[in-house]
Amino acid sequence: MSPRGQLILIEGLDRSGKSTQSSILTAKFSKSKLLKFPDRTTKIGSIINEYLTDKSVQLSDQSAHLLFSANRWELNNEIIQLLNEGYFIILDRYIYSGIAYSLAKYEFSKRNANDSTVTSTVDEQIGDVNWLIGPDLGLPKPDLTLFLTLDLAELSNRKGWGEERYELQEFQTIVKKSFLRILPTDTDDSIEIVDVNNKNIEQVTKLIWDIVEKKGVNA
Ligand code: DGP
Ligand code: NA
Ligand code: NA
Repeated sequence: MSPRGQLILIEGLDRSGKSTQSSILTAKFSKSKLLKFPDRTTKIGSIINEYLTDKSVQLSDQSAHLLFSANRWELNNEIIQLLNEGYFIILDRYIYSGIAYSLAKYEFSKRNANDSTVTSTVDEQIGDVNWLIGPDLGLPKPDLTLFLTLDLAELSNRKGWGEERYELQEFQTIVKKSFLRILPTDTDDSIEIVDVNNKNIEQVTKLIWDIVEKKGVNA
């Protein structure tokens, strides 16, 4: 029987380069698989895709949150099986995106609620980290998590910005704060923050690989 594989998660802000880096990292291992969340190819993923690309689609924040989590559960058995077969699985987003984006929506709607020209409701569950974590409890924990972060000024200059729901600079600023709030970087050695400011693709690839080697994840 092959030894258990490893689960490596790349998290990051929209357009932080995490998809590029996830692909590059996947190619470094001979027995590996890249899984991207949300996985828009599944049943639940197709609803999520509609929600993200069509701003007229109405979903409560709670139901959107639960759909993103359900989408991770759709792939749970596949992940466990691949790990048991000795695969390195690279995840492009996972549970921390789930919490950080919902939490950011709460902060964002709270701001708008103070602005009397905008009507929006504030759903308390979406601001409650314990509620947000709940549906993801039991999913496999990554052996290593890398969070790619950068200054928001640089982010908004990047290509393809602003096409989907959530891609507003003000919102992304709150998303970044939410990630930094929920990632247990001080107490959990398996979580690392990678600052990609003013770095090109090759430089970021090297930063990531150095961490992977240091953690012994590539053993
Ligand atoms: P991506 O395909 O990686 O660009 O992600 C699409 C958008 O959905 C992006 O703005 C981040 C957001 N997102 C990803 N995962 C989750 C999640 O689990 N929950 C919520 N609320 N948003 C998510
Ligand atoms: Na995006
Ligand atoms: Na850490």
